[in-house]
Amino acid sequence: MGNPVWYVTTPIYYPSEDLHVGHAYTTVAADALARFHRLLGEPVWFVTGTDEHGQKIAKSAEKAGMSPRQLVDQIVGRIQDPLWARLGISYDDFIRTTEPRHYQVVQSIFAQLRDKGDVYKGVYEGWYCLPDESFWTESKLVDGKCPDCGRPVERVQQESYFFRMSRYQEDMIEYIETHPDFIQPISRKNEMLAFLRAGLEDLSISRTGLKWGIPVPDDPDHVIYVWFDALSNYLTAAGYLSNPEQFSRTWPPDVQLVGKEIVRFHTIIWPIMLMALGLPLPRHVFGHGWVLLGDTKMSKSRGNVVDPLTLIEKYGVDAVRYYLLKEVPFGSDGNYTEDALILRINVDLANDLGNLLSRTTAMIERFAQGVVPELDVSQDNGVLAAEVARVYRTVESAMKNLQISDALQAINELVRVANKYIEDQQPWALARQPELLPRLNAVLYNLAEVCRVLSVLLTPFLVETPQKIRQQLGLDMPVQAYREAVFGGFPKDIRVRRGQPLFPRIELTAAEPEWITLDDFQKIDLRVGTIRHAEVVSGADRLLKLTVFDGERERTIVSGIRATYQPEDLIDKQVVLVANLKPVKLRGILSEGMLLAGSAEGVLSIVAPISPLAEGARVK
Ligand code: ME8
Repeated sequence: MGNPVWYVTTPIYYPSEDLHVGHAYTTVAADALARFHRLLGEPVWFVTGTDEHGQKIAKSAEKAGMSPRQLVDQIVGRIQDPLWARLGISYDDFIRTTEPRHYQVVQSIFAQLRDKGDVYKGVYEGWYCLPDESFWTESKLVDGKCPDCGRPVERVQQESYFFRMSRYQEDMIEYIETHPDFIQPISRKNEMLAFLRAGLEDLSISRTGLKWGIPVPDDPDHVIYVWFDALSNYLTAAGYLSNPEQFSRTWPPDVQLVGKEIVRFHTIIWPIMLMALGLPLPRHVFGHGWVLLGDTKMSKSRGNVVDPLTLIEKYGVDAVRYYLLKEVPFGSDGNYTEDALILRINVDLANDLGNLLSRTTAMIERFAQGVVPELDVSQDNGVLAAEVARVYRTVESAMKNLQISDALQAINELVRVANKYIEDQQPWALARQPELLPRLNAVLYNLAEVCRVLSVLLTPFLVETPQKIRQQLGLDMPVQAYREAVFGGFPKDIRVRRGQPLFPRIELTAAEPEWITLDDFQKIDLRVGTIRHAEVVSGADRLLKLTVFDGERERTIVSGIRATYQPEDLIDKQVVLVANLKPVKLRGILSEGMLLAGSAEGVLSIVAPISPLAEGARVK
């Protein structure tokens, strides 16, 4: 028997229409997790696929004037390629519920449960939500509508097979209570417990009068309910019945990602099916939030969808992946806007990451003849090595805890710290002093090394960028293992190869705010001071020469406020000054700073604390 396999799944999507950004979101998240675990050296089984039976598909096909088979073949073809191919989805298996291997599994499960008395025949009377393909009793409806999606339901009355879920109610409650991280995030767990405690009814799992589905064994007038069929896909794709060796290594799933609207199917119906079959339950079911457009869920039936392929064409695959993984905190809802996507490209990818790489390679060319210097620990202040070690651990634990956006956040922090390191170390200044060459070399090594580490850390998330970074660094080997992100591994005698910017800035047609980060803002040293003396500057009718005490010393500030203030108005007044503004000579006077003043509609006013503060107080 080989190693246990890390098994991750997405929902299998309805191929009734082309998929949208919401589906891409789940699939990219699962892909990032799969890539991360592969990087850890674990055997991974990552499965996605399509849920092709049921009334919803049958109706879509009818509308399109096709047979259901024609419709699903056409759409599934486009999902596999171009959609998942372009998005870089590294699935190991793509399961279609219309495949013979799945047909066999579903029929076998049905027969096993019928044989043991967990499936029986009765009459179903109740309500059906077509878009969700879900059955409801009268009491569960909300205002006569589907309690999950709020859409109208239709009355159904027919002979049906039932799954004796009620028998497992207590076992299921106990399982959830004794496995606190089975359902994540925790809010969804509490919701499911409440649902279970309200009482579990047996579930209708067959329908008559519908041809597009898997027939009940020995009773072909009935087709098996599409959710019963669909949930079983996770067994089929793990090799259940068809490949016992694979199945024993793969089962149970480690992580099942689903949208929050189908958590109930995955944490009540599905585990009860497994209990009834005597199989282990998934380790974690994670119900993530929705990608919203405006204030509503992006969805086919609401018609407010965005095509991921269009976005990839415009902005590139990595920008789209990055945005999806970073912008919607994993577990909560998040709004999609194209402006926000552009902002992430311009700020995080072009400005922060792209600039770090291009400054690093440019400086290595300029100051080290293009060859990355060797690590010299004696010259190093250890700042970047420490930050790399911290981010290494943060990313690893965030990914293991399914906090994908937190992992990317930590990587961003590393990029920012590295950019700040450039500002602090000022390699261009070191380069002017030959005796500081060892320091300069250490700085350049550190920067190249951080870029190399970033190429490793980004590997689970982005599919093209890590390799582009490595090319520019002169590293030919693709990333193989997460532990390569340990600081200090840059190989010797490597010549950098400067290349195109990683992410060209996207110019917005509409006005875009020039965002600065908190770090940028904190570069401005704002302090409270008191004006001790003021006088006019001869020959300049707008300027006053001020003497301002900043808590440490008096400094001279020349300020263009004479049109509003007379010198005598200002004595002993408190002001806010920019204390680290580069001094300039104005009218022959050295001005060491600037006062803050606002103006609007021709009126000017000095900005001051509304109650007195000690001089030198930092303003932030
Ligand atoms: O429910 N935001 O298929 P489906 C985030 N076939 N995720 C979204 C989303 C959005 N706006 N829209 C869709 C089905 N998704 C069943 C599943 S599984 C055994 C059967 C994602 O085509 C999310 O993962 O309606 C959601 O659960 C799934 O697509 C629903 O896809």
